[in-house]
Amino acid sequence: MAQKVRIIGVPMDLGQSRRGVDMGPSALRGAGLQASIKKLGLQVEDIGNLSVKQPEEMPVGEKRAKYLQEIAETCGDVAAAAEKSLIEGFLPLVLGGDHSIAAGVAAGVANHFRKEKKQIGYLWLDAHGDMNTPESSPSGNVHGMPLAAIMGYGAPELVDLLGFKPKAEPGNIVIVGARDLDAQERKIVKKSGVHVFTMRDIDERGMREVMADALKYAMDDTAGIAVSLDMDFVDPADAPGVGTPVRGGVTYREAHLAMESRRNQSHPRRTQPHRPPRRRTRPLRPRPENPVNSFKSSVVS
Ligand SMILES: [Mn+2]
Repeated sequence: MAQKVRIIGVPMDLGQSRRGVDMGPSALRGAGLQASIKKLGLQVEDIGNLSVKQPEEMPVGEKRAKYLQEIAETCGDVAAAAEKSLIEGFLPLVLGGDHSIAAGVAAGVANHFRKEKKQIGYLWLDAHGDMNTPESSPSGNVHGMPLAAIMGYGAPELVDLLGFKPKAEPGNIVIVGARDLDAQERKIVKKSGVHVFTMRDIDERGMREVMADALKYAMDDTAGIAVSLDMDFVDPADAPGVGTPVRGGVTYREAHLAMESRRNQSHPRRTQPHRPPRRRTRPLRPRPENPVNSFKSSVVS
């Protein structure tokens, strides 16, 4: 993993109807984010917040995907900032804001590795699937759509960010902590082939085992993974300040364990450009680890 972290704030709340998540970047900074990262022995720099439009300044637009144009524009800026960070050797740590920004993170990170003909996995820690499309969404709030966009479903403004799709293959995408999917969304999730670990899986098997499986899927034949942690992954008893709280979430400690599992798992080395999986005729030899090829990108929303 990169030893240098770049903090990028994205104070956007256009993706949902409840106001306030735009205060996320300040709240996280105010809680001592920089000092905590330094304590891990990593270098850190903060480039401040990206400029985001305010809902008062413009019409809602299409009811099925509110503020879509402005959100897609911001996601383009997020993608550029995330990709630039990776090029310059930094781990981009993007602070939201509502979860629609993850479409931008995915675009930037995937584009960086795409230039080396490599793919990425995506770890989605969330109470929700965020796999609605404008057609399936009951609310028209875009924060419920980014993961669908990453896989190539939904509004072209998000799906086609940086001119390619999908940003990751469903087999390398894992949702952990799900407990609140919409009826239509459930069908999309099933059809897509993403891996889902619900709260029941975590209750029954424990976070350690669930994360071991989740990382296996996300890292299978990928150059690295992006991690998206929606704060509503955590139970509202521990994290009440979120836009869409859902009871029955993970504890404060389980959330830490999930992220610690990621940090302790180094990525297997890839020396060849990505090819479709083949049937193996010989037993696999263990591959040496190369920390340079192992990265993590995070978004907190
Ligand atoms: Mn969520």
